[in-house]
Amino acid sequence: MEVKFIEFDIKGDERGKLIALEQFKNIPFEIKRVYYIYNLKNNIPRGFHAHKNLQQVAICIRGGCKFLLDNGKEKVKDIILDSPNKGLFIDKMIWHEMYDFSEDCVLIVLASDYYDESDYIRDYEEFLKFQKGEE
Ligand code: T46
Repeated sequence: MEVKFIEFDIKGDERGKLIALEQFKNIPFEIKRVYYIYNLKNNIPRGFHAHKNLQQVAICIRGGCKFLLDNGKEKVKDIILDSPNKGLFIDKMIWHEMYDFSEDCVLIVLASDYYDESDYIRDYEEFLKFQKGEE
């Protein structure tokens, strides 16, 4: 399974650094929602779901964490996200887990749609059935 990172241009000068995120430019979809996750515990993983239709880009704008991505056939573990100029593309129907958060981790996520709990598949067996087109 290909893990797709997006590298963002850094506009830097003597005052500091700036990164711009723009839909259909460096983000491959219309951005309808942005959320962020912080105040995390190193030993408490999150995620454990896939989305039926949602596409997302996750960026650790501070600190770092690891991701597991799973397309139902192949799992890629320990994907490190630890830089404000590196985005991880999470396509629809990819089971994902986040873990090993640094104490200062701030994970920002850009999403292609509004929040909709019915788009989540939170049961792994159900995810596998969906992938096989059985549901
Ligand atoms: C994802 C990973 C990367 C909302 O009310 N609105 C929102 O936009 C979101 C994202 C969540 N929520 C509620 C739903 C739950 O009651 O916030 C609570 C925590 O959400 P969840 O347990 O799904 O959080 P994570 O960190 O496991 O997953 C989140 C996103 O929900 C998910 O879409 O792909 O981050």
